[in-house]
Amino acid sequence: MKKVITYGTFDLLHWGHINILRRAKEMGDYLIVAISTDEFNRLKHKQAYHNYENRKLILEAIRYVDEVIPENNWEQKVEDVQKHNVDVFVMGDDWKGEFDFLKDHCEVVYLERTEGISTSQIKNELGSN
Ligand code: C2G
Repeated sequence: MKKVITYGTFDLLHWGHINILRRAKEMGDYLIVAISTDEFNRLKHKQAYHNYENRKLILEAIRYVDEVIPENNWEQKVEDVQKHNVDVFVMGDDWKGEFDFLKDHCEVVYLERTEGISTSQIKNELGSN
């Protein structure tokens, strides 16, 4: 079984997120999504609208997602890849190059980010109404 992993906050889930989850799943048979905890989001200077539990609930309902685990820090990726026997690490290309250190442990793929949508854009546009 070819296992894929990806990481993110996935707040206010939108079609850009779905696009990367679908393509990540297409790269294997089993997709693990590591969702940033609320504490880690604070480290990322991100304030998610939905808390971790609800973001996890939403992600677990997506057909492409097989397992959701917490992302607690920047340092856990090598351990996650080893512990879960991951074959492919996938991120949007806004992160291109940032995780190349994982190439010693698995395939690293940066997929094209979906243009025209983002959680901050949604927040800004709703906030201005
Ligand atoms: N994404 C995308 N297209 C968009 C928006 C997001 O492809 N229009 C992708 C991002 O590139 C990322 C994933 O969706 O791969 C999740 O995006 P975020 O929730 O914004 O995650 P981020 O804050 O980038 O956290 O350790 C890695 C971090 O946790 C990544």
